[in-house]
Amino acid sequence: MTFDLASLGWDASHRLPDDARPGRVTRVDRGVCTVLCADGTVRASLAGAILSAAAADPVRLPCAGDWVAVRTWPDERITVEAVLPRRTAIVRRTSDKDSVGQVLAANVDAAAVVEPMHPEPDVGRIERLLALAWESGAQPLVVLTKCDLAADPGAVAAEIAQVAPGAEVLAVSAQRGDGLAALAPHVAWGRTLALLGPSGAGKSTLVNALAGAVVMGTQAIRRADGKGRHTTTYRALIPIPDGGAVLDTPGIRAVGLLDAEEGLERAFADVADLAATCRFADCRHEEEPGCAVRAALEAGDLTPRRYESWQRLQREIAYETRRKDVRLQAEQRAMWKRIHKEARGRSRP
Ligand SMILES: Nc1nc2c(ncn2[C@@H]2O[C@H](COP(=O)(O)OP(=O)(O)O)[C@@H](O)[C@H]2O)c(=O)[nH]1
Ligand SMILES: [Mg+2]
Ligand SMILES: [Zn+2]
Repeated sequence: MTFDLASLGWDASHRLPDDARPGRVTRVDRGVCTVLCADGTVRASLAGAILSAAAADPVRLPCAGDWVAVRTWPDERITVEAVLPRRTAIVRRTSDKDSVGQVLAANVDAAAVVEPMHPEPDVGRIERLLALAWESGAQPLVVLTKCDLAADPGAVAAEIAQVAPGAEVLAVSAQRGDGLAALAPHVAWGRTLALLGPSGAGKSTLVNALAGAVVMGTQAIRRADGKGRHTTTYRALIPIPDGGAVLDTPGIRAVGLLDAEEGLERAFADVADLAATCRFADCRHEEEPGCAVRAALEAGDLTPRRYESWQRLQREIAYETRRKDVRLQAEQRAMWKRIHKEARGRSRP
């Protein structure tokens, strides 16, 4: 079997180590990567250099969508030797204990925030995921699914467009095929579309509709609350027969932001623009005279809900940045301690 990596956006200007060939990671299970290479799919373990880099920073681990250098050894073992530089990366905060990043998807051209229209879209979640999407460097868009279940899909899409400045907002029904044509340009030859959204939003159903085949398991709906159960447990890159790929992610209901100041600015461009016109550069939008944010709130041009959402995300990012700084300082201190200790050991006769 041969595969044209250019259909997935392979950029031939990447430099590879000697004896290595390029491939794209389609999924990762417990440190074993499934990699699509020009001569077919292989399963590869991680080279020591990647493991030690990842020990210092987990963001260095390969993830779905990564372009990697693959090597086959004389004993037929196959390893991922290097993760090639990422053009874009969707990074979330992993756990509440440490402010450490985890890459959800790499090298995607467009990042779709997927949210169901029915029962009703969660606006706060869309805003949060849009900040994550903008921060990634990919083109963000919002895909509102299950539009067949909404009484007035156009009205819902118009309402969501208000909280998604700069992003395309699409209403789709994978079941009826509505709106899928508008998504086609994002999964064209050489392009990768990532789907970000909660479990049950209809991501896997959408992947199957775009692939024209059942490639991802979808969930049966629970009658009682209309919610789906969690089925997809791994992130996976799925090549589309006519070129391009879709990257499905498991339900990311709660996603923490990390180092996403810029993404937040873009996702809340309307509020950020207002804040930039306040009389004082350090305006807290409380009692200060000439506050453009308060004026917009009073005039009804900015909803209190969106303003509070912006403030909450700003506080979260500031808090995580402080925590990360504290952790890095502690690591640095530990490193110097080790170096001094080693130096003392060496200077002894
Ligand atoms: N009515 C309707 N149901 C859908 C649509 N797309 C997905 N579903 C249903 O929503 C549930 C969750 O879909 P799934 O693709 O597994 O969601 P995922 O968790 O985001 O991957 C399943 O029961 C699907 O049949 C749609 O366009 N219309
Ligand atoms: Mg799924
Ligand atoms: Zn102000």
